[in-house]
Amino acid sequence: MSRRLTNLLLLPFLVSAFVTGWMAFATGTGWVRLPLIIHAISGLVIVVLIPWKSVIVRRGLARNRGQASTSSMLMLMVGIAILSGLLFSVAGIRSYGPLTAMQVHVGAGVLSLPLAVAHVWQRPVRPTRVDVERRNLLRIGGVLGVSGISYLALTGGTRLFRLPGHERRATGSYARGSGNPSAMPVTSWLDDSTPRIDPSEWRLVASHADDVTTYQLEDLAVFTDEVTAILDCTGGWFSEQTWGGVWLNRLVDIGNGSSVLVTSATGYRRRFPIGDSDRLLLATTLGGEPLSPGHGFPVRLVAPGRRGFWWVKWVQSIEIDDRPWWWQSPFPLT
Ligand code: HEM
Ligand SMILES: Nc1nc2c(c(=O)[nH]1)N[C@H]1C(S)=C(S)[C@@H](COP(=O)(O)O)O[C@H]1N2
Ligand SMILES: [Mo]
Repeated sequence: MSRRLTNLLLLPFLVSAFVTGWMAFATGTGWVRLPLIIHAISGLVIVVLIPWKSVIVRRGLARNRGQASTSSMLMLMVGIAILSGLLFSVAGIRSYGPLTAMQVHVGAGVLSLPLAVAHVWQRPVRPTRVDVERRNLLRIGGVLGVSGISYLALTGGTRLFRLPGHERRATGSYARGSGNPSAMPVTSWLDDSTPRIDPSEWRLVASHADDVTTYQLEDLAVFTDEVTAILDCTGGWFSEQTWGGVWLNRLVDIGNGSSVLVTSATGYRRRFPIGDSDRLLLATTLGGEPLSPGHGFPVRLVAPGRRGFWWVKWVQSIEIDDRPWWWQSPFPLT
């Protein structure tokens, strides 16, 4: 590997790890393995390039140009992301003190991207046609091959030696308290906290244009719809539980609306395609008992097949309208 080629390869694979990480977070079922395989291999490419990069780093430090702080921070963040990713996926290390492994991993990954952009800005390497000549393509293929084989060895070894990582779902998450609601974690996306809700004052407003219906908690008690579903939090755990309540499309006429916006008493909200409305449960019970405040009392959304951040807690309104469901931030902002 030439120095030039090493430098040229690092950035795209860092970006690839970043993008595929978020793609995996956006995916609940099915195809989630594909972005995660590309994710792991992208991270491993960076590891495979370490011997060549460390020569470059040593030379750079020797003639220190005063730009070492961005570079050191970048190395630290990428190092933390890769190490915490591997320790989570293989050894089952799920927390560091008060932080979850995923908070550390994604945090380091998110910080590394602007650092990488600043780093490359300070010492640009412009790709040219010579970089894609045959000899270099073979080298790139070699690096990818070694990374792919390392990935197979890691996943195979994890399974073979029954390391903690082999118990995970396709999303990479570990089981927590399935069938046992009291052992299921209470969590939030970023900084939402459990609101104090008086059940006698609480109302659910269901609307479709001028057609507005208001429900009290006892109005919902007559429904006995039920679903057993897996809540798969992007924090690295999942839990399968049985939820009781009412299918969303029984509370509001979906007519020819395009999407349904579900809003929490805290302001947290997600918009869903209208076709989901017969599969979205407004749950009032978990394991046959009323919801606890932390799990969303009095009513929380259950969105089977979608990642945890779609499962809006403390629901206060459902609104059908003509906006496309994707007219929202791909991930909640609070
Ligand atoms: C940009 C720097 C990043 C690097 C270098 C990186 C690298 C890695 C590596 C090497 C693993 C272990 C994979 C394995 O052995 O299977 C991993 C796991 C994981 N990463 Fe990242 N990652 C980065 C950012 C992110 C971000 C931003 C997210 C989410 C938004 C994310 C989500 C995940 C998840 C869910 C896993 C566990 C799933 C699995 O192991 O298949 N990563 N990462
Ligand atoms: N109002 C509100 N609902 C929310 C969240 C939030 O921060 N605010 N977090 C979501 C996330 S990320 C997950 S994983 C689940 C967690 O549900 P639980 O606390 O019942 O386990 O709630 C979802 N619903
Ligand atoms: Mo979550």
